[in-house]
Amino acid sequence: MSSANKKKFTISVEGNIGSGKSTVLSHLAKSSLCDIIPEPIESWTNHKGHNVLAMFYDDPHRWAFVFETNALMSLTKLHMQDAKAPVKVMERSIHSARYCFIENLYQSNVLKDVEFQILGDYFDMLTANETCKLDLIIYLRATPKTCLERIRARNRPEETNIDLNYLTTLHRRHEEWLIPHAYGDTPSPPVLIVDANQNKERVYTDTNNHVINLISC
Ligand code: TTP
Repeated sequence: MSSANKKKFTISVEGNIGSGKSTVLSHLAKSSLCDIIPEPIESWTNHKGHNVLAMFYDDPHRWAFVFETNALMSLTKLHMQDAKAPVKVMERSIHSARYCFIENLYQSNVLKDVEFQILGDYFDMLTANETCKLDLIIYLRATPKTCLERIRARNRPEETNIDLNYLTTLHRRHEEWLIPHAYGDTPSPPVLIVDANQNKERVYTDTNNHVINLISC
């Protein structure tokens, strides 16, 4: 293998709640090309005994700031993890926490202005160097209706109150962030879109092809 081929890449798989990120990551885990970094959901449902995700859904105005502070911190720890395989694949990133969730909570008046500004400062500090840099985003683009059906089927206890309205606004935030690509002031990584309404096999094939193309260019 030439030294050019030894370059390592970091990919983030992004998409609405229920778009199928975890199942795509489980599939990519079978490839020797990829080291998989799953979402730190355990640190959200059991943070030293506190289910911060459930607290957030029960009372968003009280707990959104706490939840998002912890989300930024736990996702940054994953950005800092080294990978042995040529491609490190993350489920979500500090960037979707900022540009989809935090933005959405602010626009819907759940986060107060001062909370939004503090989270913004925190994000700017965490992204001031290369630690949280991505080489590629794979966007699993699914309709809010498909996402809702999948969320209902998996039946995570914290998520029973999620409705089509919430998924539609989060979908909009993903679209604004990734299409057209407005990535704050930092240089943008390329965004590749996978139609995540398709059946699993088609989604796996499309995602695999994107990973293979990345390392062969
Ligand atoms: P997702 O990160 O969308 O993970 P998922 O397991 O739902 O993804 P998929 O179905 O595609 O495999 O969300 C996990 C939970 O965390 C979800 O209830 C939304 C919540 N969340 C926030 O509220 N704010 C955040 O900043 C992040 C990153 C997640």
